[in-house]
Amino acid sequence: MAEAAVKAKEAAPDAQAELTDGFHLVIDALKLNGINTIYGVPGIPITDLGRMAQAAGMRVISFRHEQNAGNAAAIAGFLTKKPGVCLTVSAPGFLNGLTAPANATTNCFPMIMVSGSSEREVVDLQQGDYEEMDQLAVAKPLCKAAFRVLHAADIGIGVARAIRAAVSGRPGGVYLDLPAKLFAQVIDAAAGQKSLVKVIDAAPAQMPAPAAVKRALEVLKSAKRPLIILGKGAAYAQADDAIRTFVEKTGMPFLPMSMAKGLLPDTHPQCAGAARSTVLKDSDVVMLVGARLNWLLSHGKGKTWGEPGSKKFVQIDIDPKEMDSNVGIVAPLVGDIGSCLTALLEAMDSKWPAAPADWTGAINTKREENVSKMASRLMKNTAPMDFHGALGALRTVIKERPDAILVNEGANTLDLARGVIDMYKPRKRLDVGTWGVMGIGMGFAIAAAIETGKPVLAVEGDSAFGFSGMEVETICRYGLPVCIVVFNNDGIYRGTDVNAGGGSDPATTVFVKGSRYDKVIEAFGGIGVNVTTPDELKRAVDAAMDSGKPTLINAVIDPAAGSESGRIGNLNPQSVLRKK
Ligand code: ADP
Ligand code: TPW
Ligand code: MG
Repeated sequence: MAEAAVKAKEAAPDAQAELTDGFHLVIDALKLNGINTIYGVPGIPITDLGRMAQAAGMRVISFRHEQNAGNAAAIAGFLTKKPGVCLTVSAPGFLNGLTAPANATTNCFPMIMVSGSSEREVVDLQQGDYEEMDQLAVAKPLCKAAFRVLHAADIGIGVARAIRAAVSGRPGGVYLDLPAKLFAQVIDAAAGQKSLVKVIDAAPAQMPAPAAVKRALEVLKSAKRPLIILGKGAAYAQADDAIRTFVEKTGMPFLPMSMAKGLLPDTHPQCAGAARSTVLKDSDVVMLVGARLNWLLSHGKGKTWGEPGSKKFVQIDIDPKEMDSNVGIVAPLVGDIGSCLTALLEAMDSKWPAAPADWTGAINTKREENVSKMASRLMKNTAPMDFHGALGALRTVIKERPDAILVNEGANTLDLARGVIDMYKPRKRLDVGTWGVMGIGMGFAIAAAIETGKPVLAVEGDSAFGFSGMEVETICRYGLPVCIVVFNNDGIYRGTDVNAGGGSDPATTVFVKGSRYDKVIEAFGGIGVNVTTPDELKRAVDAAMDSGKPTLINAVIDPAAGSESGRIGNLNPQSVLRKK
């Protein structure tokens, strides 16, 4: 394709060879900045942009819904530290996609959503253009930044600004508005080339101040019961060696947040994942590394965190405003994680005191206790399966295939998988993130396969899967090595609810009983398997991972096995009037 395009260009009449247009400048600007993949859905006015990008040698992945394309771009950003790009049509396509940059901003993932838009003159006078909407105004409050380009000569600057805004400082989702007219604008080719900007050092290293480093070390040194919490910012930073060295040199126990699992293996002797409540409650100094004290950490206070005032917090974050957001931070370290940890390591005495043995010993005892409590539940080989039995099988799959990427969403399916499936390598676990959003599954799975070339295992609640399920066609169309396991418990949380009004409509949380999600992928030539025991599940996943063929496994789970809202049922408001 690329060759054909080059030939077509060469064959063009001389007068035309000196011209370029908005379409080509957008493509050239992206390519110049090393962006070679676009995730999107075609239509007016960007159909030709997709075609021409493909002709120019870019990978253009066409989805069935913009939200999934946007989620793909977001996780591509997380995995690569380069902004993932999503391309949509105007108004409805733009709105369908917009959840993704909003979610990316919430999660600190860099992405750029590019949408075609209708003519400014008509939009601003609200005269009813085709798919009319003031998209820039809508995007602004929801994205990290939003820009519009009106002149072809500004495309280079527009793309450069979007890239910098997405990846510098705290990463986020950026919106780039490109009106239809812009694409057809013709300018002199040489001037066009000159107008492009190659972004130099898009996310500059941010060094912490030496005084801040000294302060942090003093607090850490004073700790009797230290704890390091690694968040997805630490996974994003790709400072894997510095993180491992720091953790091992200090000997401090560490707790990985969901998407930070695998930065050090969950089986590492210092991993306190299986003693979570103990370390949160009893620690005296907590060092946050790319993790926010938001709802996922009970805001750093309350029962989870033990006696009020019993902790001191040290925090590494690239965003200075994150400090003191929920509790006071006694030692803020503002900078990128690689620079901060390197500075700490350099300033540390060669003989750093070992973490107190009574503390690490207590954690080990707790951990072993919890691990052995769980062990028998993971080996249950019954039909129908409960969550633990099924997850026991998947835990072995990941242990045997630590390079595979695990995508995970649902409620029980998410919360229990997070605890059961050990991760061994960085950035291998991708999930619902800060918002706990359903619908990331297929978009994340597709981008993970495309960006890394590694096999993907997507472990999906049956409800969660439904949000992006049509993308199994996309997975089959591109022949991606994705194995989807749908934990089919007939509904949201459980499949056993009944209509409280006694009418013939089903309850709000239940789905068709005995449904067969495996048939969905068969419609597109993929492999569908129905399994009822953990042994069958393990065999089916192994076969899928060995073959690399798109596969969907319908895993029949006991409809009574789950609990309301998984592990976060306590967040449901309680009605005093609700009848049992
Ligand atoms: P988790 O949900 O895993 O606890 P969060 O998304 O709450 O993680 O926190 C991630 C934090 O990491 C954000 O506050 C963000 O500013 C920060 N962050 C992202 N990238 C970097 C980086 N390269 N260096 C330092 N901090 C970073
Ligand atoms: C965009 C609310 C949280 S979890 C969930 C919903 C609908 C589905 C849980 O059922 P599932 O898992 O996937 O079958 P399981 O194993 O417990 O049966 N809309 C959005 N995001 C969220 N979080 C919801 C709704 C929700
Ligand atoms: Mg379910």
